[in-house]
Amino acid sequence: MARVFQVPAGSSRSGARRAAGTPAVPAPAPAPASGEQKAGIVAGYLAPHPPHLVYAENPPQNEPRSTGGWEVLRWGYEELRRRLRAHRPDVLVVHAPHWITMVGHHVNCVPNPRGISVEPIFPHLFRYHYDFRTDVELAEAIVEEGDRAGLVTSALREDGVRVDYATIGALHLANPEWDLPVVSLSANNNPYYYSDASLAEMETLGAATRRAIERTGRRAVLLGSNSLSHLHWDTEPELPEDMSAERPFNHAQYAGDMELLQTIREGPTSRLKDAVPKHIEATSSETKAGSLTWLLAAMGWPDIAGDVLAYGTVIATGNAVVEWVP
Ligand code: 2X7
Ligand code: FE2
Repeated sequence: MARVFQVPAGSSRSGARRAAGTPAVPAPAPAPASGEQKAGIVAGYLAPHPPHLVYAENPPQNEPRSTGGWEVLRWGYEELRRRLRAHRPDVLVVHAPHWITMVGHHVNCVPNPRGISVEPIFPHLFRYHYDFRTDVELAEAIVEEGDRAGLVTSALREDGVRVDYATIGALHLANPEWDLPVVSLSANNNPYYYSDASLAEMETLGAATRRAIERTGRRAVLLGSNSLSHLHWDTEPELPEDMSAERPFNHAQYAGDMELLQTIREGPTSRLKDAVPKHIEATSSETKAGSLTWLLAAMGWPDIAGDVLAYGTVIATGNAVVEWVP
């Protein structure tokens, strides 16, 4: 087993595995135009972002090369992509836990973010060249609605600020063509500082997001990018995609994930108001960062069940791909 946190520079696990060629530059995104189709939130997805899933797909934008791995989760994402297309969205709105902001909730308002996104713990798996379009009008509307609701919000306007790997990972897995405009929201870090911090602000941010989508007349698909149980190994196999080493961290972590997924599958979503904090307590779930609560609050906690498209572990963390169509 190799140490996850120490990859020797220039080893076969870093620079030497770099992909040849330059990344594909996406075509300019089409201007939002819904025609006679109904505006609003047309679907929401729990869309986890472990860098391994992108690594395993070998897209041209990612430098490292793999021989595959984590297939069941990736098949779930294939189904997500089919369904997402069928919803014909104008825009993807993503909340992801690794754009961490210490003060308030930030919204990326840079029209054309581009650069290289690197996973700091797994740089041998994820060095991804991105170039995408932001729906600036919607992004600004979310900032305004958040402000109006009493949240501390901020519009990121500096070109060149590196986009985190969770935002890029979820967006790539949901739409590898990058042909839809994006709005990206940060995760405020309070829940990781204060043990009694609640997810109540995510309710407010979700409702503000919904109002902004309705006000601007967009058909939006939301991506809440969280893993579930979050204990993980601190070592990885010599070949990262060696699936004989991939399993849940322990039975309690797996059982906690299954309990949450059972509640999701039965519905209605309002049961998750209690189930999510309980799951966080039991499994150190990454939903603590608020992306799942934001997603469900934005959809108004609809009276429906979620459709679990896949579940699998990544370096022992639990990950599920789930669809809700309000
Ligand atoms: O960010 C992550 C994650 N959520 C799960 C597993 C491995 C790496 O990164
Ligand atoms: Fe993560």
